Amino acid sequence: MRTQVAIIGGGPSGLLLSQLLHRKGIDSVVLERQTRDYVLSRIRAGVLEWGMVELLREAGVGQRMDAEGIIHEGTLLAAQNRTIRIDFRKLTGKAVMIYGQTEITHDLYDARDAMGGVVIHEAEGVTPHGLDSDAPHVTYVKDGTEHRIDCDFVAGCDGFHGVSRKSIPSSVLKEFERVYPFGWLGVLSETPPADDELIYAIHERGFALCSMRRADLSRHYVQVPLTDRVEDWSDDAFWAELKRRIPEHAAQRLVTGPSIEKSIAPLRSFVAEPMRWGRLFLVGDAAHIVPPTGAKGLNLAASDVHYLYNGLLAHYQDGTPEGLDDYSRKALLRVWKAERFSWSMTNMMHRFPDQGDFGQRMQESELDYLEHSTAAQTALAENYVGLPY
Ligand code: FAS
Ligand code: PHB
Repeated sequence: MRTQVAIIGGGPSGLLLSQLLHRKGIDSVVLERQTRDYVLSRIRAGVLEWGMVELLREAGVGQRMDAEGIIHEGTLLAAQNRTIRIDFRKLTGKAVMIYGQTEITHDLYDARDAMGGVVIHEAEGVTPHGLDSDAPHVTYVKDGTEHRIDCDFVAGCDGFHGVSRKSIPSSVLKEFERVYPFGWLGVLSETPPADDELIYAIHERGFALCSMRRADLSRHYVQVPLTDRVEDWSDDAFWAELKRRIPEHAAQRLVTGPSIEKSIAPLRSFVAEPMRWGRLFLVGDAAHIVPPTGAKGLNLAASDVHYLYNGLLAHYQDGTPEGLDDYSRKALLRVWKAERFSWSMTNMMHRFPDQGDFGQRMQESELDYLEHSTAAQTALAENYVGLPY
């Protein structure tokens, strides 16, 4: 088989890139190691920057998002029973969209099907070859048979644990990492949201987040030690802990219910440089990870896709290499700003085991400054709604 762009990974990055390319007549094949149901069973992000909203519309997959998504013009930060509202609309003129990553993946799969896009599931042993040549190819095994796809370029959209990043020689690749000494225990429940907007709360017992997917579907998180296991947490224990950490008014109105998904995610900041090697381009979680405190993970995948898509478009339509040659530099500039924002939000809103009294005063004064400074609130707001692509 031959294609123009071989895409490794059928998550949001791979599917969105494939969809955008196909609409411009550029051929791709997506190789996904899991089943479609498995990919669709993952509960992940929930907040979309406006840039991602516009990119999904450009890809022709924004209809359900526009019909069912919820536009949020602000968010709430809570500490010591005081609540600070960050007014995105007033401070930046922009908003964010609440629409789950699971729904986006559904919409992208539906669009791929409708256009006859090629997505090969349960592709095992996907291996890129000849990345430093002019004729790369990818091999994989499906139902016990090995297959080969010759291509012009390979997009590594295969997430943090994928094969793409590992295909870059260690002499070329530089990795930056910060692992946080806690995780997020997340619960999805068919209950109404705690408030009209998201609540990010810091309490002496730790961080909590009240988020949502729909008016009847909520997503909540509490910070937990890395030693905790999800089976250590009953639903009742989760709800009791969440109520301790969020403001009283929210705790009183909180409707609890059975968890329909419960999991613990570790938190890390990670960046791999460069995001290109020869004919391979790393996209999304394959190249970078952020702690979800800034709601940037999925949104960074979207801006990577935007840069790579436009670089490939210029290559195939105008024969110009600049977009591809500049991909890594351009993407990393935005990645590092999002890494900084996510790291700073995580430092401000979590209890660190070793932070000490001085560290606690730093957190308290940062929140106090935020509460009384329009400049500080504007800085947070413009990073949260998304810096320009
Ligand atoms: P993904 O990991 O989504 O997709 C990669 C795909 O590649 C997967 O389907 C995988 O099966 C496939 N793959 C891997 N190796 C392969 C191989 N060798 N061959 C073929 N296929 C392979 N972001 C937020 O903004 N907010 C959040 O609240 C949030 N919560 C998260 C919670 C968890 C538990 C995790 C893990 C991530 C969370 N994220 C969140 C980040 C998340 O949304 C990612 O940013 C997003 O999924 C990135 O999309 P992709 O780059 O497509 O990577
Ligand atoms: C979510 O709804 O899952 C969510 C929202 C905002 C975040 C992290 C997760 O910062």
